[in-house]
Amino acid sequence: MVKLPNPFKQAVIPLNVDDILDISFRRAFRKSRPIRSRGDKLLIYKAREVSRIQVISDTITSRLDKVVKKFPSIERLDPFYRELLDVTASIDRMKHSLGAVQWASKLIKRLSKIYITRIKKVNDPDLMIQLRREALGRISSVLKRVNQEIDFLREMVSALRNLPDLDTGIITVIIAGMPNTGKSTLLSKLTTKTPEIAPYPFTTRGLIIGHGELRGKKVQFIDTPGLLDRPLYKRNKIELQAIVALKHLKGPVLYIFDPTEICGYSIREQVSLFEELFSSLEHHMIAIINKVDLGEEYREKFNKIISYLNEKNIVFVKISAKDGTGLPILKELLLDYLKEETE
Ligand SMILES: Nc1nc2c(ncn2[C@@H]2O[C@H](COP(=O)(O)OP(=O)(O)OP(=O)(O)O)[C@@H](O)[C@H]2O)c(=O)[nH]1
Ligand SMILES: [Mg+2]
Repeated sequence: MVKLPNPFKQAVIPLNVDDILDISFRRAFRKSRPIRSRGDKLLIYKAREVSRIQVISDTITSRLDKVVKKFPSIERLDPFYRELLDVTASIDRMKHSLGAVQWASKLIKRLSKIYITRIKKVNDPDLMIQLRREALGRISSVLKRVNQEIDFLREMVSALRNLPDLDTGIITVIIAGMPNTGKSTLLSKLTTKTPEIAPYPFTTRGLIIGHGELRGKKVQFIDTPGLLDRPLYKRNKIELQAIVALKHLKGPVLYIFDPTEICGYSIREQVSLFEELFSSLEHHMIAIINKVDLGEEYREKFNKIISYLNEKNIVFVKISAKDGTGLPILKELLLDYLKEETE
């Protein structure tokens, strides 16, 4: 079973209103069959005008219907993606826009039916043309009335389709920590394939997703540069919501400390971000003390972090993401976590 984790992948990006009109008018006026001399000319004129309305209405409404139908059911969305939808587009606004498109489609179908019936009843070719023009004018103006909604959908559906493919059903280990503490280095050590980078709402650098395995069980690792690497008070409401979406991912958070402060952030700053995340995320947190290969040189600083974590009774592992020291112990800790989760 190959299921695309991002439920918006199959959503359809609508064309803009001008292009929809352009395509459908072209299609309707492309092949007007020559009027043969034999047969009832009136019937042929009639058929031609009816078909023009029909083709335009069908072309427009099938496109609009596809946009609505291919958008995943908002009610049944996985909570993670539902939250991301809300951060990206606002669920209410999205529902409103999809509703408007559906409304336009219905009205266009109704108008075309009404005008086709009227054309069928008249016997004057000029009147047929006049009715057809009127029909197409009204159909166009209905479509133009949802112009804004269609533009909104165009922008949002493309953004949603680009969201990261995260399998919300498997364990996801989130790697957090201030810039340059070693998040990417650690991710590369815990994963097999080259990580994927996907845009994530309101981050400049996207989400980095790596795939790994722990004793035969699939695990995703995500690195969140620009998201979990600076104090929360510096963020706006929407960025905070993007962080909140992470709570729907099942798995622990690894918080990386760089006691050497080579990363450019003091131990105090690193501790303060850790405490903030600790109190705002609901995840199980594992503290990682990175760069132990430099432990001798920075012994005092390492001790400072160790006593802090001991005092707070926080589980920690000392590693070197660079040379691999401590990684087996870290994996054991993750396995313990997995075991607890499945028991
Ligand atoms: N000595 C030593 N250096 C390390 C270790 N882990 C990472 N580094 C170095 O620290 C620097 C930053 O590492 P990254 O893995 O890029 O850090 P990051 O947290 O992903 O940084 P951002 O993506 O900017 O947030 C790099 O020069 C790494 O080589 C380690 O265990 N020991
Ligand atoms: Mg990085």
